[in-house]
Order: sequence, then C-alpha cells, then structure tokens
Amino acid sequence: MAQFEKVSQKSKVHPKPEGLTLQYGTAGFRTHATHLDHIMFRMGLLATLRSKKTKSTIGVMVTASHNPEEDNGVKLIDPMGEMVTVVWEGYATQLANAEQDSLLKELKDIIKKEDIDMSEPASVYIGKDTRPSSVSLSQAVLDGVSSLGGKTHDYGLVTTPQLHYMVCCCNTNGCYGSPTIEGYYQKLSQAFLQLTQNALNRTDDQKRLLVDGANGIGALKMREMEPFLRSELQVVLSNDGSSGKLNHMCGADYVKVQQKAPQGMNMGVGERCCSFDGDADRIVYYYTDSKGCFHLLDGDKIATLISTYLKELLTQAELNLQIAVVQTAYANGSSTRYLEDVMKVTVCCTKTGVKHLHHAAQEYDIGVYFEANGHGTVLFSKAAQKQIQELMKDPNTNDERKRAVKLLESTINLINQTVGDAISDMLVIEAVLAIRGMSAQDWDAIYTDLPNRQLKVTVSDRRVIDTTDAERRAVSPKGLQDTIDMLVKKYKSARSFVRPSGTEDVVRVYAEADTQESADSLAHEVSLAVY
Ligand code: NG1
Ligand code: ZN
Repeated sequence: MAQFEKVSQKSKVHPKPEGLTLQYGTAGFRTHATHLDHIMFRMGLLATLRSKKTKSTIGVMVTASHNPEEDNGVKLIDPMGEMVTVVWEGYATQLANAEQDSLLKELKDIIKKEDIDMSEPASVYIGKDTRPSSVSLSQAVLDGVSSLGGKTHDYGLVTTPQLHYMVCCCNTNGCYGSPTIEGYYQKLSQAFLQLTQNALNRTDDQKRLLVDGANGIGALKMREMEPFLRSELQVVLSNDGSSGKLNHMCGADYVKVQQKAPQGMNMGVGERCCSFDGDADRIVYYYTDSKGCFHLLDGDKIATLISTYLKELLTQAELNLQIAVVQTAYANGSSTRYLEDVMKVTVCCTKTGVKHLHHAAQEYDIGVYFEANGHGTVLFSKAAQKQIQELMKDPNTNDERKRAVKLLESTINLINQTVGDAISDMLVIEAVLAIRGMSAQDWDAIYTDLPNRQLKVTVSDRRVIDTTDAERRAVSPKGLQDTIDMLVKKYKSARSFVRPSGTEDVVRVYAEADTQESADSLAHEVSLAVY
C-alpha cells in the first residue's frame, strides 16, 4: 500500500535509537529533547489513527511543561479536549518502542485491533511551547501526520490549554467558542469583563497583578491577551522570556516546591503575585507580608476560593446542584479539613495526574479539581449548565437570583473546562477576589496550611514502590509502610507518603506536620527509609 510506503520512507528520517524505551506517562512522553525525534514522528502517526477512529480532530502538543529547557515531551489531546484514553496511552508506548524494522507491523497491529477504516480523513491540530527543540520536534509530528495522508493545522506557539481549547471548539462545531487564538482571548476577556462589572470601586492597586511567566509561552500569550482586558487587569510581567532561561529559578513548580518567590520579581508588601509553569497549564499565587515572610497560595487554596464562591452563588440562585472538590494525596491536610468540616462540600481523593482528577470531577454537577501544584479547573455537567441557562431565561426569576445566575454563567464562560489553564484560572481568581473585595491576605486567612515538605529520592528502580488508597499507602516493598507509620507517629498532626514519579526517574516523598522543622525532619527520615 502506497500509504505505508511513505511511512516507511519517512520513518528513516526519524530513526529510533536502538534499545531506547520510553513510556507514555501521566504527562505523555517526557525526556531529554535529543531522544524524542522518532517519538514525535510516531505520535504524528498515532494521532492520525486516533483521528480516523474517532472521526474527529485530535491535538498533539509538544512541550515538557515545568521540566528544564533541555527536555521536551509530547501529549495527545482527545476530541473533547481531554487526555487520550488509557488504551491509546498503551498504543503510544507500543509504537514508541517498536524498533525501526517493526514499526509498520506495530502500526498495522493497532489499525487491526481498533478496526480503523484507513479511508477515513484525518485532522490533527499541533502546538508547541517556546523550547528551542520544539521547532524541529513539532516538524517531526507534522511529518508523521502527512505520511499517513492526514490534514494538519499548525497553531505554532500556544499554551497547552489553548490547544486543548482549539480541539474542543473544532469538535463541537464552535459551540465551545471559535477555534482561533483571537476566539480564545475574546471568550475569556468578555466573561472576565462581565464579572468585574460586579466589583465596585476597584482601585488601580487592586487591578494590579505581578505575573511570573516562567520565561515561557505563558508570558508571550499574556502579552497578546492584555489589550483584550481593557485595563481591568493590569499585569506586570516578569520572567517574560526576553533574557532568562525557561523554568530556571522561576515558574509555578519552582515556587511551589521551593516555597519561595521566583528570581526577577520585584514584590511589594502584600502585593498579589502569581507564577505560570512552562506551558501555562498551572498557576500558583503568593505574596510577602510586612515581616518579609513568603506566603504561598497553591492549588488547594485556589480550589477553596473557587468552591466557596460557587457555593455562595448556588445558594443565592437557589440552585440545588452538588458541588465536590477533587484533590490528590498532596493536598494540604488543612485544606481537606476546611472543605469537609467548615464548607461541608464533598471531597474526594484520586491518584496523581490530571486525568484521574478530571474523571472524578465529571461525576458531579460541579466538580472543582486542583492538584496542590496549581493544575486544575472546574467542570460543570451538561445538566447543571442547562439548569443555569433555563433559570436565566425564566421571567419569574427575581433580581437577586438573576444576578447570581448571571455570575455563574460568566464564570462558566471564563473557565477552560477542557484542562487546567493558568490564564483562565488567573482570571477566575482575579474576578472572584474583585467581586468579594478580598486581598491576597484575606484569601490566605481562609485556613492555615500545615507546614510541609516535598523531597525527591533517586533509587535504582523506582517501580519497586507500589501504592494503594490513592497513593497514600505503600504496599511494596514489604515493611516500608510500617516504617512510615512508625515515623509519622513521632510527630504531631503528621502525615507522610511516598510514590514513584510518573514524569521523572525519582521517588517523591511528602510529609506534613505541625511545624516546618517537624515536616522537614519527617520527610528526611522517610526518604532514608526509601533507599
Ligand atoms: P509526578 O512526576 O508523577 O509526581 C508531576 C506532578 C503531578 C502532575 C504531573 C504532570 C507533583 C507532586 N506531581 O507528576 O501533579 O502535574 O507532574 O505534569 O506535583
Ligand atoms: Zn504544565
């Protein structure tokens, strides 16, 4: 078949280094950029098959998010903008690891297993982050798609969530928005401006936000979006990519893990600041107080702020919709306690990795999900959205209810429901703070985080650690959990767990306790038990 001849020829231009094996993990493929050319070509092939199979447009994003600039990676995006299914993650690994001479065999195997009609057309949307290696790697994806006769649309430099948005817009015939960068800015900015009309007498100081762009794509896109916000948000951008290195001493991951401000940011006392990660799908906020103390407002604080706001609107609108917050084992114990005991919302805990949180959140009328590291969004079920729209149209809805319903409607439009989105989340947070007249300190005071520490341990084979109970307990190696339990007992309000990372060759250790010294010491003791 001529179709496969082209694949065969082109694959020689993107050869696989013999013996190299990689796995499609929680964040797709991710490793040093020099090992990825063949992976990109093959993901172009796989996206084309996925498109034929689903009769929809599929997305391929070239990025390694918060990893160092020298790394790169790739993720596939399914028709509704969600992560690709587990079975296809398996195909991705199968195709990636096929030696050069068995690539066609593996490709045909997938076509057969999935019963793919190869005469179907295929369409693939491609995006990339600002890493120098992304240029040639995204070209390799394009080569893969075209060698199977698929059509491509190369969006060039976009944030990961922007590409998810484009894919969703395309496959819902524009119902979600227009699949252009301009359409994205217009949808979000209109919703933001509608929301901030409800915040009275905001001063320029209150409209000011310091943004750390991690020297990445988020900084570029923030600059593009600013005019759409008509000064309702006055962004002061640092780490905008003009001189610094991507994610180096800056960005959401650095700030969250180091629990300190990024380099290059000039923070005034109490000033609201936030950091994006390298592909702008994560965000964390922070400020320093008058004593120079750094305060982090992470994904748990974001989930709390947004769910409190939504719950209040539901009460005002007299809407009986179930709201739940989805977290992972990394959620600070104080946040879980506050959500369950004070706010009385359902909280559920899933394994690390956005796809797990996303699926759990889909089970509720309104599912707010955030990883502690700042990756998250809010999902509204179709039924919930319909109820909100109907109430808006109902002539019997009184003014107070109507105001709440209108706010809910604009909030839904402002949220990128396909995936966590730093720009969209930032605008939601800014709108909520404005409407409620809250400062960063007011937000921080909702509850007090338990001091915590995250460590990485390098072991010879991280996969010997197996976990259960949403990764909160280790089942192997034998005896490890007993040791952790024993160590935890030595400290007050303590909790600790270990799990193998899905994106790096390390074991992650997490500990929290009543003081920072105790959290640090517990994390250290547990990491010694992992060796
Ligand atoms: P791993 O490396 O599996 O811990 C990290 C983050 C996840 C998720 C993925 C994908 C932590 C502790 N882990 O996963 O939450 O964001 O990267 O980027 O932050
Ligand atoms: Zn990211």
